[in-house]
Amino acid sequence: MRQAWDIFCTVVDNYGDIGVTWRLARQLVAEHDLQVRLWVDQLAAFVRLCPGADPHAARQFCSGVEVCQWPAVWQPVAVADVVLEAFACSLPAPYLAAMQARARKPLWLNLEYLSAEDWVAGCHALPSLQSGGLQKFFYFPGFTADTGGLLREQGLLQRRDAFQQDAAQRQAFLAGLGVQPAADEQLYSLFTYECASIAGWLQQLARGDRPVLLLVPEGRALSDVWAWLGEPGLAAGAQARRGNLRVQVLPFVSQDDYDRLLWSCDFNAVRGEDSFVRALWAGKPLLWHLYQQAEETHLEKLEAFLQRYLPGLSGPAATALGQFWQAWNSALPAGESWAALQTHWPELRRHALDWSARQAAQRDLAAGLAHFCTNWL
Ligand code: TRH
Repeated sequence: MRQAWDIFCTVVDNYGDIGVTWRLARQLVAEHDLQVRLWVDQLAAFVRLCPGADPHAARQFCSGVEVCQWPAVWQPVAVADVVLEAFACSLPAPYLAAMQARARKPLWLNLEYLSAEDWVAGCHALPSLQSGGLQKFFYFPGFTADTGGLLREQGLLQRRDAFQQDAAQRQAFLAGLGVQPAADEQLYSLFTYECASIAGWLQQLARGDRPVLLLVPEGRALSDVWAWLGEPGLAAGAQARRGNLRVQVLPFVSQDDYDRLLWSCDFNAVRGEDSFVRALWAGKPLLWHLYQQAEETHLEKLEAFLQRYLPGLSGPAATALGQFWQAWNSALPAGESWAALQTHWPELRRHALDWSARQAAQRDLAAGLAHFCTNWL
């Protein structure tokens, strides 16, 4: 009998909650031969990441995962061996009662948000006693060996390398999205939140001395791009040119295609949690726009990550990159630090690739979780 897992996900906003749980669920099935149900309260968000899925099906199998609509009124189901709640979502009360009643108690985990802060290692995998004889473990993704690690599928970096070394594959992929870069154009992608820094950055790109094709997937940053272009409502497929900058709006694609997009670009501006990790694995220079939190705690998370990412860069490159990320995350003008970055591209490219290789030497999140659960059960 395969070990059974129930993963619970509430979509708070955006795509990160479902993005992480869908990726994890797929990997647990594909690489660890587990039987996984993924309970999602908003199938519409899931369907954006997995085009072709049915937004109305109560249950459906996608990539071997049983994707279930988390119903408003819970219907009894057998409790799984492992119950994973993502990002502190509350389990349905009747399901929790069934967990307490189960003769052999399930393993209950809460998957936490990603942070590079030092305290994470001290809290990772700590249990807390719950009512009904249950224990809940707090599982923290992270960047060091004493945390839960990052989501990374087997062979991901090899697939990335094969793709990046095959110009025809890249060209065919981009052509499928309607993207035809000129030979001398740099390719950038922009998937951040709305930000006051965007307009100045676009201005800088338009005035810059190298031609840039900026790909903007449909989403929150688009409103700032529209405002700067003075062309509200540009939809997927539309293009505009200002100076040396060409802008093209892209449709939202599947997670696997989004990886290929990141691999195809020379620079990726990403956000939140999952697109950030994927951009790190892409091994290309990047900008991380963090999910804004009360009392600016996201700025502490940014500093913690910079301390892990900047070592290995020369002083001037590290300063320019750090200042660019800090400016963007504080919604301040970022043009000056962007300009300062321009002389460091070869170094930034090398660093991004090296960093991804070093990070990939650690155990991935799904493997760590599967191991943890098998040991416990
Ligand atoms: O959508 P997000 O802003 O999600 C956020 C963060 O996870 C944040 O930490 C959390 O608190 C908040 O949600 C509730 O950013 P993120 O995490 O990058 O998720 C985006 C997902 O969308 C990711 O799985 C990649 C995917 N994606 C595609 O599949 N296709 C696309 O075309 C694009 C642009 C993204």
